[in-house]
Amino acid sequence: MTKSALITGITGQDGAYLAKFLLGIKYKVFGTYRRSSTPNFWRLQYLGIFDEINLIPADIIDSSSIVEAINISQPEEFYNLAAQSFVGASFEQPIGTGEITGLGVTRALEALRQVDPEIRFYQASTSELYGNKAPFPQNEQTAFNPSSPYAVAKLSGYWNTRIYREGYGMFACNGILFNHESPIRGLEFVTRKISNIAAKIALGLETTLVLGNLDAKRDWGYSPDYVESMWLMLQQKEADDYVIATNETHSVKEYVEKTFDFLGLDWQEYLKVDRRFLRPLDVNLLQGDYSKAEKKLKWKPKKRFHELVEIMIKEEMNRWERWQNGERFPWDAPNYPHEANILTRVLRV
Ligand code: NAP
Ligand code: G4F
Repeated sequence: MTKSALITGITGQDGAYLAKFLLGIKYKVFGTYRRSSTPNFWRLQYLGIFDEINLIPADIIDSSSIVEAINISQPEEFYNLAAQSFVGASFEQPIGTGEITGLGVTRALEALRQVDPEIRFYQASTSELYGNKAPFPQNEQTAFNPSSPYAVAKLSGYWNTRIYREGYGMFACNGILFNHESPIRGLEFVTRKISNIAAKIALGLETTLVLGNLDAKRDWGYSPDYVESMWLMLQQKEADDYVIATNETHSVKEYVEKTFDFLGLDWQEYLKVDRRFLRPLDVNLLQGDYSKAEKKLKWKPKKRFHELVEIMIKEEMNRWERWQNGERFPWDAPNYPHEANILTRVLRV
């Protein structure tokens, strides 16, 4: 029998890849989108699945719209990916981030509890929960020490997911996913920012890459690998929480070096550091131990760091070369404001 899934955040990176994966295994896919002045479906178009998705207008800050989305779709599985997901922006909009990324989870869980508590629930938890100065590699037992308003909001979502599981017997799982990237990652995230600007530098469209903290280390994986783990979690006998990662860690500087190496360029000639990209507090080192997921879900990452860097830069070169030849696509880069023109906070000397 055909299964149905409802995905909040289907217009984002993971939502689009998850939708593609579920369509590939013959699910009927419903996805919520927010009303905005300009439609934001470029990722679904880019992956060639836009026409196969059943779209429902809903906002995670509006409970009634979530209830309606559940009633319309009547899914077996509910994937809650909606979030203000940019850590940097959570320092600029801590209250909005709490509403969407934190309370949004409570709204989703409460809507499910009231409408149909049998629907299986996936919560997009994060390695940001571990925060700064955590022992590593981090696993499901490592203590949390959130270091941003984003992480605090996600921690509330993590605990409510457990509370609804333990208190109401709902099938609710936290996927504690470490950073995962792809060519459809948002441009503000460091990997895509590096690959996008590096490609433009290689083609003479840009001269400088301006970054913040180069020493931060992340465990970077590939988004299409990671969305499969979300589905696997909801196919188990018991609901549980799982770390999803590669167990490799690399600094932002290494990411830059690898990207420029691929292009045959010396990164030191193009890189500048600007404190406008430093966060009030940053997470210094993330490295995830995914052995529980490997044992119980039979999941492991397929793409490693060097392959990820290559996928990202190759696709960005391909896009900008085609753009130089006059082709236009539904991808976001040409429409994004130059970061130098974005004012975020007062920087005192
Ligand atoms: P993303 O590209 O930023 O996508 C976020 C999605 O949430 C977008 O579809 C966005 O819609 C939607 N959204 C934002 N505010 C909303 C609201 N008020 N109501 C309904 N939808 C709303 O993020 P991602 O990288 O795909 O990540 C997916 C989820 O996993 C997020 O919850 C993120 O925090 C979490 N996560 C990500 C990573 C990672 O490395 N990527 C790691 C751990 C956890 P618009 O398109 O309208 O903005
Ligand atoms: O790419 P980032 O913005 O990702 P961050 O903060 O690790 O968060 C991402 O991963 C989390 C999982 O751990 C998710 F929960 C979250 O939703 C998001 O997907 O920054 C990575 C590192 C940071 O240490 C940042 O300070 O790169 C450093 N960095 C240095 N220069 C920069 C820049 N980050 C950005 N975005 N832009 C810079 O210019």
